[in-house]
Amino acid sequence: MSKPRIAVVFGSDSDWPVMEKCVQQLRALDEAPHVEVMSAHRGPDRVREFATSAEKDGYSVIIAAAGLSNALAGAVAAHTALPVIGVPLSGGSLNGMDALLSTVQMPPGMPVATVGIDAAKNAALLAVQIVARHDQELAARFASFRSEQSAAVAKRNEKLQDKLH
Ligand code: RP5
Repeated sequence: MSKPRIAVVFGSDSDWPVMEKCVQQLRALDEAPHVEVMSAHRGPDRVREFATSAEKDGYSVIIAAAGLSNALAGAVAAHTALPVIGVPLSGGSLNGMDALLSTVQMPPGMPVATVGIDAAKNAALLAVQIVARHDQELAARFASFRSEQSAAVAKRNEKLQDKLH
């Protein structure tokens, strides 16, 4: 089996119900990711170790997700030159707004490509789009996904038009 090119890390096993959708989307496009729980605040040493060796370990993109006032995506980005996609997760009294702001509002010079709150599927697709720049087969699978998605929208419209007329 080939080495994973995408790593999906998140702050707690309690994040799995959302992040499972990211892993499912990657697998649906035949991309088997590395998946790991790690926490910037509760276990910073593992985050540094992981991010520092991520490039050498063969990853091309890292998806980092966490909830509350988290620092995971930024902490990963600080230790690697690889692109980092941040997924702010909902939960807690601010329902994800805290995670959104702490993930998206990175200081100049340290970008994290932040997707929407709980947008695990979009994170997977964005990672695939990045990796697919250097993999024609993956690019073709992504193109099929897009065509199927468009066909599904057309079908929904057809159903609605049937109802209306
Ligand atoms: C964040 O704190 C995690 O990513 C999770 O979303 C949140 C709560 O974690 P647990 O207390 O459920 O482990 O760092």
